Amino acid sequence: MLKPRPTPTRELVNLDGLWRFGVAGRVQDEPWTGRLETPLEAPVPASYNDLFTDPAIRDHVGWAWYQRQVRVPRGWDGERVLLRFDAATHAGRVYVDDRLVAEHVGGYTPFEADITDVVSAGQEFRLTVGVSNELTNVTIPPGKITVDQFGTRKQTYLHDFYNYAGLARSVWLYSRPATHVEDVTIRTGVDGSAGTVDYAVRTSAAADVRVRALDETGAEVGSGTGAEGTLRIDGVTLWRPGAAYLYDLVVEVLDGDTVVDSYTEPFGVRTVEVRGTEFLINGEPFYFTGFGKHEDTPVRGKGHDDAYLVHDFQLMEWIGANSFRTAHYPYAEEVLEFADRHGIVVIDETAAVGINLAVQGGLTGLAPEPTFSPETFNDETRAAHAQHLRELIARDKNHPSVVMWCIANEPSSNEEGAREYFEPLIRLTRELDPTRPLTSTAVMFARADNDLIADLLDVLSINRYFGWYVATGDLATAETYLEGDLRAWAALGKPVMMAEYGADTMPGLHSVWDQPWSEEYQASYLEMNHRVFDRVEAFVGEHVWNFADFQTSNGIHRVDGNKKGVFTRDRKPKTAAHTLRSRWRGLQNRKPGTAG
Ligand code: BDP
Repeated sequence: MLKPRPTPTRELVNLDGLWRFGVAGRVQDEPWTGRLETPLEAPVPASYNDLFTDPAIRDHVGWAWYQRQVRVPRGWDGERVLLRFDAATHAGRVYVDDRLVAEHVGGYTPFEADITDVVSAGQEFRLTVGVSNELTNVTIPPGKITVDQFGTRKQTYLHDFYNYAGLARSVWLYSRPATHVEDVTIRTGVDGSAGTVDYAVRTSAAADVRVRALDETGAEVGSGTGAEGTLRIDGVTLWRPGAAYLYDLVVEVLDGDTVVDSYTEPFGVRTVEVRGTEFLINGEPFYFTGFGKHEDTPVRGKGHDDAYLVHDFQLMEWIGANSFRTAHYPYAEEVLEFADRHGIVVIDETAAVGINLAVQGGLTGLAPEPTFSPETFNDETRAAHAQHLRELIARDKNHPSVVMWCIANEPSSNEEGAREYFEPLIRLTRELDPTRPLTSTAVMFARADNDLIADLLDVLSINRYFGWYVATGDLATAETYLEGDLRAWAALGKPVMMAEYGADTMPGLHSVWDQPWSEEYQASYLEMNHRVFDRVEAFVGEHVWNFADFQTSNGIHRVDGNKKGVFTRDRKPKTAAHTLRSRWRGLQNRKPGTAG
């Protein structure tokens, strides 16, 4: 799905700001039929959970309502008029005055409503949006709703981060011509010193198409006609990690000589490939340094914030991170665009976190109930997962920063039924995008000798907490466990990366001993991991869990959130930040010990 942009034929109105807000039960039934009866206002974009002091709002399970008036610009007569929601977490319903115009399931991908037939240029309408935070066995991510003895609905889920909900990303009103560009797919290659740009344009109706590629100065470097074709950019400047370069593809829909629609999609020319045990970008081995992140800040929850965006990328540059994983859901498009412009490499993850009931069994790894079964995660769950993959790839396929799809985080990939669940999803992902490698992160119970999906993946991403959840405080034992585990994965003959390793750390707690939670322990724990990584041949990268401390649901081993951040939640460095900085700034995208 194309991001709405202002172009010579399209106009865009941003609908962010304060909206009337209330949760179901506190506002009238059918709130879309009139003015929302509430004293509250909520900012868009922001999760609503941490804004108010009322616990009934924070703990609410079900629909929450947002409402505002919107005026259609008077010049839009004759244009199609659309609403675009960058995300409504986890399900959305949109009403224009009394009328339902869109429904969407999935909290981290965008959706639109064509409202041309129900609004008029120059006139106002009442826009009401319902957002549900409910997670079940057939949503991605999954969860479970129960009713307690007091009749209160309770939401539980299989991930530790807090289930923030609401309109956490921007809302737009935009105009588009009747005959328009529906979609653009760009795939790039390298041929000597030239770049090849395969493009495919989908239009809303049969029409002539013209494309032009422009470089960063605006000079035309290639052009073509027809809905599909290949452009050649001689003397191309490649998009490289740490040295981004973006071209624009200007796509025009023609009626004779008249341009009826124009849309510009930025792109970078680069290749990605897995060869043997190497991960290659532009044919050169790439070693990932960086983090699993979260979209998480105080007060805003998962609300997108450009100030944190800029600051987080500054800190990543400061520390020598060349990449990050969008754990555990697709991030705001602004984040990927920023990564595109600044040469940061992204592993783009779905929201499929917690397809795993074995974790409930604690460290025994025994599932109290099977993960894959008609009663638990079933064909309907997989269909939701498939739909989520379609929407993710439709949204993110043209970002040069995205070098790999991560189809799930810590699924129960060693459990019966895992292969049947994942094989069709992996096939679908490869059909949707044959250009990018695939991975999925392996939970601690999934080992090289019992994992059932590793052979279907291109890169083996491993999450391990030896020295934290296992062999706590005993780094010598942890080191032997980790080395044995990783060497077994490496023997499978594919690139291996550490997608998560980390230790909870209380800023300000210090110790001369290996004391868990101290700043020194986090640093020693990371150094122990690094010693092992440097001994494993097939290793292609290290992503520390987590970039920053983040909010979690209530739990006895979380004190005001997960404290595995290398930075605090307000982005102050812990001691380990300096440890990582001295290691990563020397690596320059290369595996330690390799020449270059
Ligand atoms: C891993 C999960 C991650 C958690 C982390 C932890 O992938 O989401 O936050 O453990 O326990 O299993 O800190």
